Amino acid sequence: SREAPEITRHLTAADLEASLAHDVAEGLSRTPKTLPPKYFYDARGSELFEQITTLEEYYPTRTEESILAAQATEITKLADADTLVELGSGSSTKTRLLLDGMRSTGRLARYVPVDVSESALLGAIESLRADYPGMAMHGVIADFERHLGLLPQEGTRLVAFLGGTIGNLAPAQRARFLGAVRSGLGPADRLLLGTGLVTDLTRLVRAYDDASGVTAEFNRNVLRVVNDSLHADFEPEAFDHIAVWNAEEEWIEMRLRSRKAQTVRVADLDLTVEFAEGEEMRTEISAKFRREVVERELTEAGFTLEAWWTDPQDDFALSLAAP
Ligand code: AVJ
Repeated sequence: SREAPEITRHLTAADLEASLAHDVAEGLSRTPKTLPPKYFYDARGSELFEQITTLEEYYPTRTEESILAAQATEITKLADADTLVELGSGSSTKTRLLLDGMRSTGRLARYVPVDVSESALLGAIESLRADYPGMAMHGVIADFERHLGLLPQEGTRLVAFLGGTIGNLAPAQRARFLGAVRSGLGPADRLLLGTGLVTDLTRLVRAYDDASGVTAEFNRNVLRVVNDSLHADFEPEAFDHIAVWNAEEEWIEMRLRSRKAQTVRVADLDLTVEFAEGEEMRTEISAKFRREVVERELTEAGFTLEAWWTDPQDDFALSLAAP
């Protein structure tokens, strides 16, 4: 027998549209122009991201997975949780490594995926149901920048924020995010955080500018998202994909560079935007970290860094933090 999964909704499609409209209006009115990275992930964007994770050049996903595979038992033993809360529905491989570790401690009770996308949540829940029969699942539709105070409180929780997605937030946003996670946790709960590390710069840039152009398509897709949701007339092919290392900030920037002077109309915002030939618009930052920086940011948010794991090349790190 299959019950309908328990789903809590803190966010509707209309809320998402409204925040996109607000963020796009703000970003396109700035100099230089920006678009926020959190709207990359419509159906096509999510598919392109999945494709990115299989590229030879894009090492973070498989590296984080290898750390998880090697350390899941240790991580779950230290955390000693019965509930896995995953911010971003994640790849089922990473989720399963953690759930299997928890199951081996004999305490696995509950999986709580948190995502803005209901279809991503239902997909995650459906793919796990058969393999974790005794485990309760409670999906939460929420924006992890806004609704952390509303997460389900049941159980002793391991809150996982993987993939290096924290690097897509600017430092002030990260501080706000970590502070909000911290204040939602009880003393026995733990945070598991995945961060890309500052590493060989050539390899780092190539991870965001692959030879087959998948990342370029992913980047341009954000223009399609804006076109679809705000009735804009961006011509994606009139922009080149750029990935640069910002040495001062220690982050990768993805940009779209206008191939020509052009005018873009965003009907729903009643906004007309001019691009000069060669003008660059930032679409994503992906910060890379050093251990000291992760530790400092966690400490400033009120966490204690309990454990730190990396791969042999120091490309990626997992941190376990106690509130
Ligand atoms: C979603 C954080 C895993 O920043 O590396 C991949 C998104 N952007 N290629 C990252 C992304 C360009 C990615 N994460």
